[in-house]
Amino acid sequence: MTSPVSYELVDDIGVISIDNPPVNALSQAVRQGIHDAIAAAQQDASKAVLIICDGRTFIAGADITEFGKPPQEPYLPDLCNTIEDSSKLVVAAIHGTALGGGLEVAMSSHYRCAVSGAKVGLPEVKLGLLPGAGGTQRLPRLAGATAALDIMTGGNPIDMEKAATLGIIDHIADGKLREAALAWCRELVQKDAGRRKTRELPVATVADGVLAEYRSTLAKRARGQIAPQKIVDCVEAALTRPFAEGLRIEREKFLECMQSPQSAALRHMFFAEREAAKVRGLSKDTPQRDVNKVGVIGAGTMGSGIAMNFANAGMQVVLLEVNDEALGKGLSIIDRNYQGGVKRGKMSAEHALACRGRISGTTDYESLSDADLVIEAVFENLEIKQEVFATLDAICRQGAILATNTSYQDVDRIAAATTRPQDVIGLHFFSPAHIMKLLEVVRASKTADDVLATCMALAKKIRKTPVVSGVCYGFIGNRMLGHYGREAQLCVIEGATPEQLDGAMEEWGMAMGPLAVFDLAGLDVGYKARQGLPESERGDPRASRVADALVEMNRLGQKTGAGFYRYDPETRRRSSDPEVQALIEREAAALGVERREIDAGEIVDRLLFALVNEGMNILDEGIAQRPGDIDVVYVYGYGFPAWRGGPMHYADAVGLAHVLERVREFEQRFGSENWTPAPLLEKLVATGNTLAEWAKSSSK
Ligand code: T1G
Repeated sequence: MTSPVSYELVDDIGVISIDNPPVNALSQAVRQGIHDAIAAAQQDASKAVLIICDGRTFIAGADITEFGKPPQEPYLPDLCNTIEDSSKLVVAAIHGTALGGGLEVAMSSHYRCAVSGAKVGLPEVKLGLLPGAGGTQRLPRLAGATAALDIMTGGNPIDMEKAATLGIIDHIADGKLREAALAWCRELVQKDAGRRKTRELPVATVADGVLAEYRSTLAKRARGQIAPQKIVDCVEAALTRPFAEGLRIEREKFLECMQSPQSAALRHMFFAEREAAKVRGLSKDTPQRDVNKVGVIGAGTMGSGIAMNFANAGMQVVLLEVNDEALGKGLSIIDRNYQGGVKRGKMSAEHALACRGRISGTTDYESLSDADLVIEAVFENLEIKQEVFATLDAICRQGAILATNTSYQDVDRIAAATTRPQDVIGLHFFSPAHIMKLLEVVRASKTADDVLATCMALAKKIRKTPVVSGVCYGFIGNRMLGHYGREAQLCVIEGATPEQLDGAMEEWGMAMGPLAVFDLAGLDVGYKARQGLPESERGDPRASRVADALVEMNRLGQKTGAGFYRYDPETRRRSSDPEVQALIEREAAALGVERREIDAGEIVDRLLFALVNEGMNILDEGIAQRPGDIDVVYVYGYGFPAWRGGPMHYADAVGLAHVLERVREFEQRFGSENWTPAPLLEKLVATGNTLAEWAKSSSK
């Protein structure tokens, strides 16, 4: 097999070229190739060595697919030291995104040049890791400890302007990178620049207390996560120990991270997100329909946010409402959202203006006649949605994609309101729609393959993370949420206070406790959804008693300043409300429930295993393609901590036998209505398989 690394002399410069698509990851073959090329350069007539990559980017990191397998030499930290110890001056030439081990290779080179649009970063922390090839020791020497801490604990790439200012990049190359880099190499040789070993650079000291301050900030910002704190330990070593000692400490802490369940979870999420974008049985060559003009029906919070997503991606958007007043409200929501984005530094004022300029308003359905895609985001009522789709059927051009943003309704029944069910699909956005990454793409029974392929590609274009769902009540996320919410509210009826309930889940790692989430979404949302269902389908009536009582008291949550909690009008900070506790106790008494102490362990297991059990049924029914898809839904749509890997990965991590044992215990204690063990869960435990193994076998 030919090596992905080639080496050639170009006049007096030895050029190491790496060609390992798609991102030039540092596989064993790449590491071996670089190693051998550096060795060759020590003996030949080269005056300097250039490391450069083919394809779309410089090395984007270690090869994550090798993690968890026995490590193979040459190990990356050793390779970086070999580069740095080269007797020939070594230059790294960067384009695209030099990330992780890629930037570490570049930092162990003596100089670095890059094209102006490139980016560099150390995103290991997003995989529950830390830079393990000298990055924690070399970056502080190039950029200073504070900047290094920001880059490594944040994990986000920085642009060339900042990288050059910090001293990470020495030269911005104009024109074609290869030619410019070769010329710059010759310049360095001619002026006898010398081999500047990063390890020999001093690390500027930091004021007392900076590291301690950083640690306490991370304890809040990255609550429960181990890699960020270990990064601070490594930077402390860079500041206080000799380089070799710092490398040893980095290695020790890198291995601790690599072996942690948190890193396994985050690596799972990395691949699960990419896997979710692939639809089983849908060929990569499925033709896609052109989408340039998008219509959005309904200028409420959701419709306005949805409109922004497409405008931000460069498409023309027509936002339709029933009258000028409602339309005006929607457009002002959009204006406020853009102003907020600019204020928070998410986008420039110019960019916001350009995007806003792509959105026009109308009250006339005829304006949608030439739209390529129309997304309905009207009131969550099946009949109203069916009327809208019948109108679209009469007005929209042939081939237009007709999508519904419904959270629950039957997309097949909406499609049946048209003469073109093959053009109908669900695009379920999550509030706030212009911010939340998750997009549930609901494939109805007659949805055409090219409509599905077009929407999956559009999701990426509007920077959403798509997950395909089949048609069922609540699709993947909200169907599982119903069970999670039921257990949350039953725990409150049975004895937990709202603070104990939410506190237990937030301590476990949820971004927000369930009751705080319900207050944020609005208690009336669930209330109306339940009213829209026949009695028999509303689930355990005890579970919604408190929430329904709060709605009837017009305590809808944050939007009315009070729900399960009271909210400060300025800061929106939540506080307990004795009135709610009294209401809970009244409802419990009315139900004849004798309240009791409920410990955090029971709360966590009841809520999470309710999610897992229903997730198993969703997989068994083929509503979700794979367990990882469900994990993506919960991490990107419901604030599930990525470092726990999503509910299904978490079930494998704690062990399916344990999950089943607890589900059976809950069935005994609380009844089969809410706790019938999912057949798939029982089957996997009986056969001793994990969900991951089941997913692999069922994807064949
Ligand atoms: N290893 C293996 N495969 C990778 C990969 C990697 N590092 N990065 C991407 N891929 C695959 C990905 O799975 C997908 O495969 C394809 O490339 C395109 O990726 C020692 C230990 C570079 C910004 O964390 O952030 O170095 O689905 O869809 O949107 O200190 O990929 O096509 O089969 O994401 O254009 C550190 C991770 C590793 C960078 C490009 N590096 N990658 O984004 O394409 S740890 C990272 C990314 C490390 C050292 C430590 C992005 C990207 P498939 P994609 P993209």
